[in-house]
Amino acid sequence: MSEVKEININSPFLDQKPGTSGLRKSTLKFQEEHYLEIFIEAIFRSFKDLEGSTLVVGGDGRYGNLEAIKKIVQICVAHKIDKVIVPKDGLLSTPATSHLIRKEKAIGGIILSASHNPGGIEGDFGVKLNISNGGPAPEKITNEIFKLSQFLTSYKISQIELPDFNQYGSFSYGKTTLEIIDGLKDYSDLMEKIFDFDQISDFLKKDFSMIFDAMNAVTGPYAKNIFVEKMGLSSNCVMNGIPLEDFGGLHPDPNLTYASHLADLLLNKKNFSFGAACDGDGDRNMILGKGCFINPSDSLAVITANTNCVPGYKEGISGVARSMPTSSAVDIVATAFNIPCFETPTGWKFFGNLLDQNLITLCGEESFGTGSNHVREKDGLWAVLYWLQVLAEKNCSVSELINNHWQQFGRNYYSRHDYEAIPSEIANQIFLNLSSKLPNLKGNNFAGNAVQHADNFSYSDPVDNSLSENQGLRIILEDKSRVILRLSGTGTKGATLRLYFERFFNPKQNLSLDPQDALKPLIDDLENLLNISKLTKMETPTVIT
Ligand code: VG1
Ligand code: CO
Repeated sequence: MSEVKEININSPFLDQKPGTSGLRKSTLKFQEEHYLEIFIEAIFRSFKDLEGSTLVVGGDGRYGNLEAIKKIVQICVAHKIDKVIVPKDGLLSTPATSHLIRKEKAIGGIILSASHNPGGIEGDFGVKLNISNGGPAPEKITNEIFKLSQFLTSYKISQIELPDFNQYGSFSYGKTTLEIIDGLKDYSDLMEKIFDFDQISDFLKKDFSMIFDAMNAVTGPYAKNIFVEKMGLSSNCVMNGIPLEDFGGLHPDPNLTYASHLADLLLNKKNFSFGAACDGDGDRNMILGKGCFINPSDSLAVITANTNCVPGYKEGISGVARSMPTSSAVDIVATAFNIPCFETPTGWKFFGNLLDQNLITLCGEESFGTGSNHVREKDGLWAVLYWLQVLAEKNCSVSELINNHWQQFGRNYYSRHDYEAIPSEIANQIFLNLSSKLPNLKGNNFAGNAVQHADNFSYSDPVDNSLSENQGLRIILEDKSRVILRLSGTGTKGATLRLYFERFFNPKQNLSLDPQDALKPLIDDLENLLNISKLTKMETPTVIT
């Protein structure tokens, strides 16, 4: 019944290099014969003790999800994995996967998702690998997998008949047990341990209307489970709550451009007191208040400043970390609270060691990602619950909370400009152009300030001493303003150029400017230096955050 076949292919796939978070390609690419199977084989060969171990496999429900899960289970059987845990309907958010890996002491997990990239036959597909601590595989492992894939011309598979994944159950195939489980329960139980659901639901039922947008992706069922079933709110509080293969045509990236329908409800129509959205696989979050958008860097700072409001963190926190392009708003809070603050490269995998060693409790990225040591991934719904808990405890509005924060700590005006899917040659040209200018920038005038430091960021992990180079070009000015330039490692079409701008205003300065105005001198001078609009032939960025 579980006869193992060795399938040979003519030549290896040479393009299976994982990016910032997993391997992402067009759906069509992943539909090519043997493409997914070979990458899974490369992953399995990178594990030392696969036989006899437990693996978690799930995805965000995008086109091809269940079909890919079936193939992976067949490959697991061929590799004599002891237990494969798959959620019902194959739906498991990234943070829920991280939790399940930890709870089941699994060797790791495979998440079928291209996260915030669009789905469907014309969209993207992806494979994320998480290791036994529940976090994304570090560079050492992803580099090893890429190396293996360069020569891989065969994989093992057991072409067994599998059940539909629409019912719970346990099934045996040779040495392997397949368990189909409830993908929601463990996660919402964990949230219930961290947060006081009664306090949040009382607050939301009083006079504080909320709308959560799941963007037709994986968080719909989780949000309904938590807000409707557990807290007893009306089901209207979750919009776009049914996971669809193509996300209903939405681009499930929770920002002001791709979630403009939600932004409109909060910022223009002012219909709700609180609004939030998550991305395709549920690890990102966007927080909105009535007439007010919370920049993710500020969100991390507010979360850090208010641990005393949240039951799960009342004992205090050991430290915080942020990715390099994330604004320094959290650093100011960390200094005030006398806790360490680490600066890592972009990508959640760099937080893993710090969390495992309890050097940090909270961490976040400017790209709508915040999280804590409860799992080893950023966690969208966790952030939403965190904000609601703080608001409930303080009994205030989102804008009151953020304004009070700025009054106390000052405001780090911040913005990211993305030029998406531009020709790779142009992106590389802009990048190399700035790289070559960096050594001569020090001391020069930039945006009315002197350049204090200009470099290509590199990071030495304080736990395992691994070195990660070429993590983004930075210009740091004497007043601590920063301009950063990076190329995205998650896009699939051409290249995406990301520019990040930050400028600090103390509480005595004007704290209510439009960030684009406050940052204009930096934005203009970078344009003068690099001619980005001329080279990209774009007058404005694709996305401004
Ligand atoms: C982007 C973000 C980064 C995030 C990564 C994965 O990477 O900038 O902060 O960790 O996406 O997020 P890049 O290389 O495109 O800038 V997710 O939600 O797509 O797993
Ligand atoms: Co994501």
